[in-house]
Amino acid sequence: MSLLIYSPNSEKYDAWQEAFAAVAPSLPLEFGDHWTSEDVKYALVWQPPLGMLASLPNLRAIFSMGAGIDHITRDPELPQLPLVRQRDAGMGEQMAEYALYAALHYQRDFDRMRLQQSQKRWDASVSGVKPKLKVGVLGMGTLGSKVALALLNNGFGVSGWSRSIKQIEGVASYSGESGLADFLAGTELLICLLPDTPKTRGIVDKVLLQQLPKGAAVVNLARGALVVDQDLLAALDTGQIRGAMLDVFHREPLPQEHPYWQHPKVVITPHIAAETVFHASAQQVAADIQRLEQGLAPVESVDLQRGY
Ligand code: NDP
Ligand code: OXD
Repeated sequence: MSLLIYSPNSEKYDAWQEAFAAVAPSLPLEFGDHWTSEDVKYALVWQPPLGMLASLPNLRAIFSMGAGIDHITRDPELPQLPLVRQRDAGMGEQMAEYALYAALHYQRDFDRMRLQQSQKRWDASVSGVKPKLKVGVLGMGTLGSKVALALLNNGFGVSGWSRSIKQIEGVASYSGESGLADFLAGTELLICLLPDTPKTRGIVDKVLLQQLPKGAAVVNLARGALVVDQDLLAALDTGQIRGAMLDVFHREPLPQEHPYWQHPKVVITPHIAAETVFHASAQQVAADIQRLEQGLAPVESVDLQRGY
């Protein structure tokens, strides 16, 4: 029995080896392209090649190296096995840091300062003490709820939108399609933390952007597929949207010719909002493998019908 670890970023294999050696020293590991091996019973993967998982005859469960699973479910030959994703695994704190950075960026008008700097313009009049921005977190799951709490603890007004209503003190909760319009009407900074599913793909389109107050900002930390790029670009150009901070894109790396690169109101980061912390992840995966070996289900599996 072995755990196959596969990622296109093979330079991270040493760190995975160290993490599993610390938490499950007797768990045999295989790395990279050993997918013909009959021994492989579990696979921990990031962007596995199409058909790779189906070619493992004794595979019993699939673990995503990330919180998202879209990089696995895109495979039309995906075997019907328990699929387990990372639950936080050190990412909540990083997401909260990114979101706080973004909130402060717009709160303190640093977007306007960037524009002024590009024009060599000294104008302190845009600054000044203002009421704290009202932040809306689209997707209040493991990561979204951590982001919401971090922003709340830093004095921002926070609301969240999810499929089910959340009970978080101080955070207004909205759910479902009926709750979306009210949620958007009160959101000056929209932070996207929804998974990529058939229901969420393209959700940030011109209709949604138009429902935000004029001059709201958009931060996408989840998946590029949530956003209709042309609609966001058009809303930036009309001023409906004041600025966007984007960590994820339809195609990554973002193609050289993409208008986001040069857009004065767009800040880009290269899909680094939150990285899986090796040790925390290895602990979760090893514990689930132990459960599976005892004939139990993993602590939590992805609901493939729901898509997340
Ligand atoms: P979770 O599954 O824990 O949370 C998803 C949230 O989205 C839940 O609140 C869920 O509602 C809500 N949701 C899903 N579908 C809908 C819908 N149709 N309508 C309304 N709400 C919906 O995911 P995580 O918080 O762990 O991660 C979120 C995403 O962040 C990942 O899928 C991944 O794509 C992205 N990510 C990006 C990273 C980066 O570096 N940029 C790093 C890590 C993750 P409910 O609570 O009611 O189920
Ligand atoms: C993830 C990611 O899904 O890093 O964890 O994007």
